[in-house]
Parts: sequence; structure tokens; C-alpha cells
Amino acid sequence: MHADLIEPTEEVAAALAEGRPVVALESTIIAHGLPWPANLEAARELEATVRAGGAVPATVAVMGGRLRVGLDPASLEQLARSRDVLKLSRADLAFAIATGRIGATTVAATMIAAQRAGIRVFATGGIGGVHRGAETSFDVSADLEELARTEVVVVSAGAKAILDLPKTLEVLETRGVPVVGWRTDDFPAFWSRTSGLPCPLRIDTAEDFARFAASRRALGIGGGILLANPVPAAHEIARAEMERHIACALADAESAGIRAKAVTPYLLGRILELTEGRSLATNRALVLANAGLAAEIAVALSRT
Ligand code: PSU
Ligand code: MN
Repeated sequence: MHADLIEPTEEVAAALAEGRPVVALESTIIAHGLPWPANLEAARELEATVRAGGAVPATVAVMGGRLRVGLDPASLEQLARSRDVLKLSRADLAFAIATGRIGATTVAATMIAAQRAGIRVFATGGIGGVHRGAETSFDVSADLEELARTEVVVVSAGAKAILDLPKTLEVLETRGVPVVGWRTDDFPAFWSRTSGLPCPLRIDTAEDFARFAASRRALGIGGGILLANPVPAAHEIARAEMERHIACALADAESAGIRAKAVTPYLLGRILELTEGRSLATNRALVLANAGLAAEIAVALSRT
């Protein structure tokens, strides 16, 4: 990647040069996933959690015509306050850079940034996946394709339960993406600790995970690994309750004619209203837990 286009902060560049652990963080959750000012608070807490875990945080976004890897406090606030922020995936990452627009990176675009910068671990809330009704809409998140091709570990609370989770797991298997349950045999469903679906692999310690990632790397298999971390039990919203809200949000999206990139932010926004704000506390708790686990994994990987 052309050196002028990617701009790590001094702190991130120094950590990477010295082989110290770094954790990438996405910004779509800041710009489109959470409302102001909870988004800025969450973004700051995420960075603090990564630091507490012994790693350097690198929040990724496009600002000023550059792919920024790590944001200073003023830039983080600017991103959280801005309206009209583009939602960037693989398809439009370069467009935002070329036009000088502000853009928040999804899981797919953050993976690209992390890999180009030399960061091996990335924490998010939940990945995108195969949407319900994809057999007619063809709506499958670019996150899945990115996991298949870009060698970054993605720590998430499974996939958002608004998706078709069985189909999402099928696509991940087909595309050769290992789905690893963190201390669980069940694939987590974002707001709930289990989806009722088995998780293909299970790992219980950061050292075992680092050995697995190192073996995969040594074999030159390529592509990412999805590490699925269930939301902390105290913040879980039960699956039966979530299913009711999701059905309602999906019906509303259908009648409002929501399509393409707008689908995920719309559904998350409706669910926030339907749970009367409770989904926000859950969302925040699970992202923080993922950031903490990502730091632990990054520390273990830096020793391999
Ligand atoms: N999880 C959240 N909020 C979000 C997202 C995930 O709690 O906003 C974002 C992620 O950035 C993910 C994206 O990559 O939604 C997926 O969007 P789509 O389904 O349009 O690919
Ligand atoms: Mn989509």
C-alpha cells in the first residue's frame, strides 16, 4: 500500500515497529451503530480497555483523504459527532480516501486496514453475515468474504442475531474461515450468549489460540479467524425476547423499503427503540468484553 495513504499514529507505528501488541478497532459502530454521545463514550472506553489489557488501541477511519490507523482524541470526537459519515467496506474504502470524505470502516474495511498496517488482531461487536431472506435479496455482508481472504483475527460476539445465523455459519465454513468459540461450544448471537447452533471449534486459553493461529500462518493457509466471545451473562438479553424484537424490526424494514447498506444500521436502530434502550447497554458490554479479549490474544500472539 502506498505509504502516503495509510497513516498510523506515532504510538501505533512505534508499537508495531517494536513488535508490541496492537488491537485494531472499527468505527462503523461509532458512526452508525451507537447514538451520540454514547458512541464517543464507548469509543473511549474501548481504547481504555485495550490499554488495560496491555495492548495499544488503533481505531480505524478515513479522514482527510487518509486511512487513519489510530485516532487522536480530537479526531475520535470529530468522527463521533459527524453526520454524513460514509459507511465503508472493501468496495468504497478507496473512494472515501480519494474524495476526502469522512468514512467509518466496517469489519471488512477495518480488516484491510489492519492487515496493511501489520496489525494481527481486531475487536468489533458482531460481524455482518447472510441476511434473512438472502435467497431473494442476495444480501450477504462483505465481512464474510473479507474473513475468507484477509489474515486478521476478528474478535466478535458471534454474528448479529438479525441475520440468518445457520446460513452465515455455512458460508464461513465454505470459505474456509475457522469459527472458534471462546470457552463455549455454542455460537453466540450477539445480544444473547447462544444461538442454539454449535460453534465449529472451541478454544479456552489465549496460548492455545496463539498456537492455532501460528500453525495456520505457518501452513500459509491465509484468511482470517473468527473468535466468537459470548456477551457477559449479566448483560445478556434472552434469545426468545430478542427474536420478538428482531421479527418486529425486520417487518418494519420491509414496509419502509430499507435496502443494501442501510439495512444493518436501520435494524440496530429499531432494536434500540424496541428494547427501550436496553440493547445499548448490552451492545456496549459485549464490545468492551471483545476489546479485552482481543488485547489478551494480541499479547499472546506477540510472544509467538
Ligand atoms: N455491530 C454493531 N454495530 C454495527 C456493526 C456491527 O453492533 O454498526 C457494523 C459492522 O461494522 C459490520 C457492519 O461490519 O455493521 C455490517 O454491515 P453490512 O451488513 O451492511 O455488511
Ligand atoms: Mn448488505
